[in-house]
Amino acid sequence: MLRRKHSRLTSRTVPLTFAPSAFKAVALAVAFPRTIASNRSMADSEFAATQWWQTGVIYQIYPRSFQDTPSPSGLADGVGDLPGITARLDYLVSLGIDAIWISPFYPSPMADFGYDVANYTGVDPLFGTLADFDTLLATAHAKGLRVILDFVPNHTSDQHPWFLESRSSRDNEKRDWYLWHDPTQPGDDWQPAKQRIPNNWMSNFGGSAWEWDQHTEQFYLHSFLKQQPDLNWRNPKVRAAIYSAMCFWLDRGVDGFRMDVLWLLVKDEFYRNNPPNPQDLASTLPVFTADQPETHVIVAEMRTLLDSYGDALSENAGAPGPDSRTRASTETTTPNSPHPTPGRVLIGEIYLPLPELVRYYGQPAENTPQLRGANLPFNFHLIQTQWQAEAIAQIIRTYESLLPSGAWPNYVLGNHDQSRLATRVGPQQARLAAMLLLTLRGTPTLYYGDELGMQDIPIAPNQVQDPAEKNDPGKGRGRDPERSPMLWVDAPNAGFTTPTATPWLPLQQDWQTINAATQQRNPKSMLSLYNKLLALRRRHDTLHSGGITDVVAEGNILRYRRTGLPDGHSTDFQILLNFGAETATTLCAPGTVILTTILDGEGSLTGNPDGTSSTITIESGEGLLIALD
Ligand code: TEU
Repeated sequence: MLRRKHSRLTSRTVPLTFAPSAFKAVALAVAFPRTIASNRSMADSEFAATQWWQTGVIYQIYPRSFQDTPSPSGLADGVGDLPGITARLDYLVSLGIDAIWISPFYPSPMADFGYDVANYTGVDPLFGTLADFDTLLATAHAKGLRVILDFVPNHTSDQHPWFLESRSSRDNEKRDWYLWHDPTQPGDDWQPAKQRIPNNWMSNFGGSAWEWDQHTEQFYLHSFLKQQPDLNWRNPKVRAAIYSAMCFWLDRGVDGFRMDVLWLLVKDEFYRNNPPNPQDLASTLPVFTADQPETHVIVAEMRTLLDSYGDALSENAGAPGPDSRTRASTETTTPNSPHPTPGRVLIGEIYLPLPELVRYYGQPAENTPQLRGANLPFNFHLIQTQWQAEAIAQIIRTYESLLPSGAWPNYVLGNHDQSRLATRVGPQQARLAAMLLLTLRGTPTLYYGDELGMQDIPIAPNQVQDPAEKNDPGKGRGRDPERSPMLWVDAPNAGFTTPTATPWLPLQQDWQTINAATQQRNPKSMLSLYNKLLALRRRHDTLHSGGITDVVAEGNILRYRRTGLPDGHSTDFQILLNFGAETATTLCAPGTVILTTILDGEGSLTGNPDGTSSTITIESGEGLLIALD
């Protein structure tokens, strides 16, 4: 990269887009939200990053698609399983992540591929056994990896014994565990009862959220599939039963939970109609079905429960603990006393605008600065915003300014419900995206396969698996494209399953080159880039725990600084990301390029020998990580 080195060392010329004076003026004029002002680097030193879920990186595994192993009878079924995950832990260790979050593997009829749970305290035979899970957990912990479970508290399967009981009769003891409602009063036309749905609430998978139960002549609510009836979270027995199931796993030593649809748990007690959406009259605004105030009480209860446990890894809690279930007795939701050093994480799946999202961090507990909500309310805004420097700068600044004191940020760029990152932004920008995610302040969550640059796969109508697509075909709701099997090696079925088995979803076609083994041998591959970014993030406390300042978009370039901890021993970093289709120039203070997303040009110097900034060239879609002098 002589060109770059040359331009850095000799250029005193005015850059195309920004003269030095203009740059200063712009930098000063940017109206930083309060907390981004330079007198408070966003390290928030009062609440230093001390927990593994703050300094670490989370990696999501969709178990159906990670690694299939043959059953004891010797046959592979083309669906990934828990022993498969255990077999691939070394890959994850060498990748450099800290924790895995595993999408549901509980017993389930699989109407929504495990998000319809029929037993919260077991393992579906498709994925293995409880013993397989214990082996996975113990092996992960022995390798220093954390294990986070996906928990689905909003709804069960319609085959869960609780629902079977609940629907058996109106006076069943568990009737009130779900949301049952009478038909509306008949009108002049005397519509049959089963057509008189209680209100206009919609299922997230299309159609009414109400299903008629002929046997008991009432409707039940389902925010997703009709096979996923919603639990009644106003019922203390429901809460206690769910908390008890959480204890089952916490006692086994899991490091935390990702809570499915946490913002949807509670619905309006008066069942009021949602108002029409002025932007799209065919839909409604979820005013009475989402983000209800009572939800925060429940989140705080969950947090209290998790905080009554210590660090699973350091306590080596691999085996069922002595105090199982006593913490959440079946009749009470009384808070437990916090563990002196709580170590489990509560993550919430929450799709809400930033001001509402940050409220899920909760309020401080009495007489302490500790927030009592979710440790990490997932921040999906980088997925939802335009892929453009200014839009992203604004998200970062707004988010940082809204975070309550003591709240730890986080960012997500992909998951099993969203089109793949490399498909959304393109393969070149996916490299820049990796640098963005892994150099921002806050916990990053990676989606399996994104480290290879995996893309959405085309799904022919006869290959559709996802009920979201089957229910409402042709509207792009299907999530199969982003769930295709992990690509491990250049061999039949890419090592995901045995050569003769049929994977449950087709493989990405270019698996011969996009697989992990091939990329491991290529020092310039996407996987090598992730490896380097993860290693740098781990090595430099500035990157995993430091502050962030000067978040600015200059045309297509997004720039921000990561600032070291107050001890004065850590390096500060400048990050420069070119979102544009053209090569761009900007100014950079003196320092050394320690990583480029195109993986050439490391070691180049920036700035002038006299300590002033000089121009620097950034390729289209390139990101630079610069250690400042
Ligand atoms: O997803 C909840 C959810 O709201 C998403 O389906 C969301 O509507 C969509 O992705 C927005 O782009 C969770 C799980 O992640 C999903 O896989 C389940 O199907 C769903 O809950 C029901 O449990």
